[in-house]
Amino acid sequence: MHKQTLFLLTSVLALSPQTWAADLSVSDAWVRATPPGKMMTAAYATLQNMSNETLVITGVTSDVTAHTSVHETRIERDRATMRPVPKLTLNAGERTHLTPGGTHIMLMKLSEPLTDAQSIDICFTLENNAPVCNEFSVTKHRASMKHH
Ligand SMILES: [Cu+2]
Repeated sequence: MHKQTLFLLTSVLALSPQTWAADLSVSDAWVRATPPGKMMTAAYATLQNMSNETLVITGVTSDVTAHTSVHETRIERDRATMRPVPKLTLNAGERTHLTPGGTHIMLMKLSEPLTDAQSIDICFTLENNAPVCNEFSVTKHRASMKHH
């Protein structure tokens, strides 16, 4: 094979979107419908690092508000408090759950309430990687959470 052709092929393979898009898998993505009178809510998902390298999430963005961030819930003096998480690190193959009462995506200062059956896009900003975006469906109660 011609040297130049081989070089081009290698470049195309290295840049193929597959190698980027598969790095972070986002599943079970949902947002709680905004309670009446409130212009903030939280989003939840299962995240898995599908790559062989550590992935670092440095932020989140959404198409409904500029005020989107990762929060963690901590119990301090018997009270649940939330604080922003500047970085979320996922080791190779690691899976983490963003759940009510745990680490979650906070959506604040919404311009419009989010209602049932709607869906929004949320993107994860990654260190040294292209952002990964996923659709989150808005629900009042999550169906699978009824099974206790
Ligand atoms: Cu929060």
